[in-house]
Amino acid sequence: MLTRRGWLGIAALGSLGVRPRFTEGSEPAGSPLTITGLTVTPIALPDPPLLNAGGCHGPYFLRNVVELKTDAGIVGIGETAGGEGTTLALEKARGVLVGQNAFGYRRFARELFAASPAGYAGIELACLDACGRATGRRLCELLGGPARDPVEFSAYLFYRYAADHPAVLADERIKDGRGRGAKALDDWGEVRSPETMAAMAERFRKQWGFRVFKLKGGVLAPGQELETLKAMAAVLGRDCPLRIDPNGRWKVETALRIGQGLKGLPLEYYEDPVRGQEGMAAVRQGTGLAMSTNMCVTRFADLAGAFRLHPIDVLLGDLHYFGGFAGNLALGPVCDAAGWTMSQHSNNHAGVTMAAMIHLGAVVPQLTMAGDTHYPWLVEGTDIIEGPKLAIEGGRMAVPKGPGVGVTLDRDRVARAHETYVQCGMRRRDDGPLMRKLEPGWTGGLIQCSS
Ligand code: GKR
Ligand code: MG
Repeated sequence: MLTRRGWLGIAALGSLGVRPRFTEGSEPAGSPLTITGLTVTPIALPDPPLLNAGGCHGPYFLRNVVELKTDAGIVGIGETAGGEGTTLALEKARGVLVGQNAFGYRRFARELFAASPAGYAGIELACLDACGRATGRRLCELLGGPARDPVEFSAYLFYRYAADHPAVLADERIKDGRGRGAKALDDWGEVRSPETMAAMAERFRKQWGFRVFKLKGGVLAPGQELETLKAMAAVLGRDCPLRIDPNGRWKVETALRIGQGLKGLPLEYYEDPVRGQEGMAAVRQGTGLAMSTNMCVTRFADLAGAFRLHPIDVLLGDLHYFGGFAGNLALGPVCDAAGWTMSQHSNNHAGVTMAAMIHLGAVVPQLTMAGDTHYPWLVEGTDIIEGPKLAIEGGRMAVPKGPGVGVTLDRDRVARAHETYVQCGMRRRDDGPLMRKLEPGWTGGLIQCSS
């Protein structure tokens, strides 16, 4: 029978005319996938002025690109959360990684996860990518999938300002040629009313075929956000499930009141209207609505409280939070046991993460609900992968066909995005400063019930 090592030898080295050096039963010293180096590239990509409970996005979002070199000449790629903290954790990981076998990533998983969950996620992804490239298998196949292909995603709708709003363009951190009109990052315009949001939802459906729609709340008055969902339902019809996520910006009494209004709508779930497991449990009990979170259960350590308090029905998985693919696969049976289903959380990301999120949706059997993705907001021409952006058709994305994660880095675009990172001076996410310029007096506190 062909062993993994034998297979690796044939697949990765046969064509290179190199003889693999394996000794049966021993550690594969000098094996074809020994990690020989790690490159970490912090990048900044243009981000339109999307609004949330924490303020306004922009002018850039940060990511870290990981490249893991191996002695077979194969380079595994990964993308993970941005920010200086993660960059530093990744740099520190180099000492742990060099000399290890990429196939044996569980060996250093605990140590790297403890140092930085997002750092670990980037390394694990790069290891799996290298393993896939070495064996000619897609990442999801290495992990027993695909359980489904294509994978469904939801339309992730944000209230927002126009990309060429004067206060947005006046931001001194901007280091690219964006401007007014045709030079604006995008043409969605200002969306800060129920009618304009319903129109944007319809445009998302026309352009990408989405079936499920998530409204990022915690921005306007709660009553206006309820009116927005009603306007969306009127335009989209009852076959399009809706979600609303105020990111814990409401009080329990507000969430209970709005929850009553949500009952007549095709609501799929009520995501984090309030902070904390106790508050979420009170809203769940008081409304009888299905609740979801990416805020009150974000680590395995949060599970004990959740089992006791019953705050949710749906848990949003995330490669960056729960320990990469391995952690999210482990989360699946936990959700089964708790009676929860899984969806997927998203923050701003580029194409390597998009591909990884598709693979995750394809391998976790419990991840039956359409995942979130910020990918439609990624400005055309800025993705860091070669070729066009990955396609969304009928609200679904096909698992990339190539080995490993299935996408390749466009090195010119990565270099440009790194240059932007150096010049813009942004080193961590902070949505407050731009919001205070757009809405002087904005504090970001809890929103009071307006009626
Ligand atoms: O991108 O503004 C945003 C979102 O609010 C994001 O930061 C959240 O983490 O998407 C997220 C969520 O579902 O809470
Ligand atoms: Mg959320």
